[in-house]
Amino acid sequence: MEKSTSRQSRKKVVAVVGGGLVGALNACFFAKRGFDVELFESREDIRRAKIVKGRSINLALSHRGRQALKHVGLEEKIVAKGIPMHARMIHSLNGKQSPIPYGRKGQVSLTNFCNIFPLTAAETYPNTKMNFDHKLQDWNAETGLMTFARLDGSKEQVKTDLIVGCDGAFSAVRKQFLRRSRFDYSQTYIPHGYMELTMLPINGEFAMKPNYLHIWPRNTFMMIALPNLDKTFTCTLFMPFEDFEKITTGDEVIEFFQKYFPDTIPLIGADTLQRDYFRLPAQAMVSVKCNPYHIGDACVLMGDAAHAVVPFYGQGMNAGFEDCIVFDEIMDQFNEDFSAVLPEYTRVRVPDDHAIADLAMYNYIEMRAHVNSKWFLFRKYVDNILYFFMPKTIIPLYTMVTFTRTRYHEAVKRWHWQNKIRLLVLGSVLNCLICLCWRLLL
Ligand code: EGU
Repeated sequence: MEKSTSRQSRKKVVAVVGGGLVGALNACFFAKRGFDVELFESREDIRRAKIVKGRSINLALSHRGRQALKHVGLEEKIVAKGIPMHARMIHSLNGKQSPIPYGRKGQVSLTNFCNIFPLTAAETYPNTKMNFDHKLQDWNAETGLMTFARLDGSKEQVKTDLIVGCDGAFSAVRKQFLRRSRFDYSQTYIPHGYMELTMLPINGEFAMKPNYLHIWPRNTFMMIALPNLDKTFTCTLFMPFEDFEKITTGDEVIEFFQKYFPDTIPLIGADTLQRDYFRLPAQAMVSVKCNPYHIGDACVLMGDAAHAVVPFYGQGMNAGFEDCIVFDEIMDQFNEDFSAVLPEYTRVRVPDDHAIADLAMYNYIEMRAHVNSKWFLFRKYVDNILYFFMPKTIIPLYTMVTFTRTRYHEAVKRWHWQNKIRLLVLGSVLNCLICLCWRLLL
């Protein structure tokens, strides 16, 4: 890691608010540039925490996220803690399993690595200071003065040259944006909730094939399972809240799984299933969009604080990590002049983040509307076949999103264009067939 030699030249001080995935990675990016970085996190240091609140969150790291990690020398370390997923495994109601390869490089990988690595990496820079147990209470957009509350009730006031808000979907930094004129903001909760269930190893081995994203598409319900390094799977059940609420007893849990996910009961175990189901209530999912992402030259939002997305494209963390690269590239372009960098960041990034938020929501609506296992298999086969024969012309949307750094909004544009081409191709094939039949008849 590079040493900073900039203290003498009085490099600017950057406050990163939020010590989650994006906050910690951003601290690395700014530290690498030689800024004095102060990271503020409201919770205690999760690496020292005895009880880690929250859940084992399932994460899929793909190309965009990996590129960002590579920038600060973290890619290898983190990928080593993950499990490559080369394909999806579709589980039909009758227990049949059908793999569908991801095609390209097959490199989607990684689940469940918390933010331990980016945090530890940020700490190894001599020019970063970590401040845990610092909850942002308020800040002033005119003066840039921030007030933090500590667990012991004390207050601390801090002023820096730049505030980077990476404090999640319910961002405290964003509150000051909301009070300003000409700030667009929307948030949408979807009717589905999610619940995580653990599938333990069987005889010391993975209960299912490990290198897959396991999917049980059941129209309005869906379950997915991602492998963890400790040979467990984290299964995530997505279902409308009202259906979660209908299940109130252990017997009803088993009945429900018997009906929709019968192959998983022996794998999870009926007892574990009944216990895990009632351990935590179903969690909500929210989609957040806003514009602009900055205030003057003083503050910028990144990650979930700027664009929380629903998890149905597996891109939340990847989009947040890509924010860091995009900002870094613009810092190069504009010589670290915040008054030019911040507006440019908003200009460049808003259309892309809005595009991935829309895509994730679109996939949620599509999957919930009519995706059973047959439909899912059919759609992905068509995508892969067209891609096989015309790899330069028709690239599946998920390939552009997951395996390239094509700007999200350009991927969407190209997808619309491809859909037109596909219709044209299909149309002319049909047309030819009709003409042929006509001639043969006459
Ligand atoms: C959802 C929740 C399959 C982790 C989207 C695919 C996801 C992940 C898909 C979660 C699906 C859905 C894609 C990847 C990935 C597929 C993807 C979804 C990881 C369109 C709470 N999604 N996910 N799409 O194509 O591009 O395989 O943790 F079931 S990885 Cl919902 Cl590629």
